[in-house]
Amino acid sequence: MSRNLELFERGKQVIPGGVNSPVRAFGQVGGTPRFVKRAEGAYFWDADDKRYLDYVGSWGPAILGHAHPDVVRAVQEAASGGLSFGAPTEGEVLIAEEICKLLPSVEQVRLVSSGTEATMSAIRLARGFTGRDLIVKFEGCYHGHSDSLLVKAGSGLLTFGNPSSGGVPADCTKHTLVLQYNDPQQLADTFRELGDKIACVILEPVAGNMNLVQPTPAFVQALRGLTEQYGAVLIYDEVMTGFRVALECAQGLHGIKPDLTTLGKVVGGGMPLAAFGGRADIMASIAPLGNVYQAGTLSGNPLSVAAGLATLKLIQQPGFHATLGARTARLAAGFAQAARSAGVTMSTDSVGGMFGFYFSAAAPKSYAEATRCDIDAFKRFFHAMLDEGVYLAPSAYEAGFTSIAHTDELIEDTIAAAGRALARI
Ligand code: HOZ
Repeated sequence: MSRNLELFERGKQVIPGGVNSPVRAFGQVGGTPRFVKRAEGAYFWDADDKRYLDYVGSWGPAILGHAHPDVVRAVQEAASGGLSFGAPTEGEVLIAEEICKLLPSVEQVRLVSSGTEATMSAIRLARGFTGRDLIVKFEGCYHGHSDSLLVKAGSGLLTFGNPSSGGVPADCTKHTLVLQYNDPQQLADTFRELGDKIACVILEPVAGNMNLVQPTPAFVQALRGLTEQYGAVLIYDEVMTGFRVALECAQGLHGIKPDLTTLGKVVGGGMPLAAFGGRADIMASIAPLGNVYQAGTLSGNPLSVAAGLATLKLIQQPGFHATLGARTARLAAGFAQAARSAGVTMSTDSVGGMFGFYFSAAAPKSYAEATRCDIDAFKRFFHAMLDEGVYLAPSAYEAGFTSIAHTDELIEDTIAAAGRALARI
């Protein structure tokens, strides 16, 4: 019996579904999840010692590839000085300074441990600051698993066909308005009707939880214009895009200065670290300065901060994002070309170190379009690529992630593998 299967069966006895996060269970694609034994650079090895070229990269953090020696060393050094103190450290000041330096919209920042905490806290802060209750999110955008945000979210909720989650009282979501991504008219109509009651608008500035979906310039301009006009807080949820689509993040690419930004994944270099920050006048509402409560024993954990600082240093090397973006664009173009050659309907897209491929004629612009792709073709392709030793996200509704360890040669190998896989699905 495969060791992956054995671990999955044993895991299912003691962990719900055998996994600690739903998408990992291969629910949409079927088959046995790969249990990772170790990882290095662009590769991981599973429990059966089979090597895979990894395009999940821990769902975003592994922008340098796995186990980068500088990051590992930084964590080891930090660990030898103690694991957690529940008191401030110099590293927290350093990483906050670094984030504020890299993102002009962020004047102050608070560190937390997960993206869910960051978005949940940013929403509470926006409500506390404005004194309003309503929040606006977009269909297919996933902002972590706090109650008020689990409405028509993407990621695992899409995978399992659940538009929402059990265990969330209707009272918790009655203040959440769900609008269409890339529909500036609907946004304008909503603000005209309810603008003075809206605390904030939160969006994935490049959606990565309903596959990859890019916003139109008209949509992001409308978002900034309307939130400003009605005094609502604009939250760019850059947990996935932050420092990955560009050093200046998606907001830099869009030329937008949001009021609040949430970060995670890359900022923690693979360790549990996330952050929310933005305008100093808004951040002043957070305890201990203001009356909006937020706290955490492991917030600003020294090991996580060390990994984050080492990662932020390395991604500022000249040409880092240009190289990452060019390789990722080449991968997307190569997949599209391979599909044309195989006579398979597929479109692709990429931004920086994120990519999407869609078994549909054009890249989607909304949740409705994203969910119209050919899921059966995706499943066949996913398994054919696994056989080729390429690990893609086990769901058609997740973006793909590259790292700087994915060399030009590895990208070409992947395109060749895709060509073979597409020819036989
Ligand atoms: N929420 C992640 C997908 N967008 C999955 C996280 C995980 O399974 O690690």
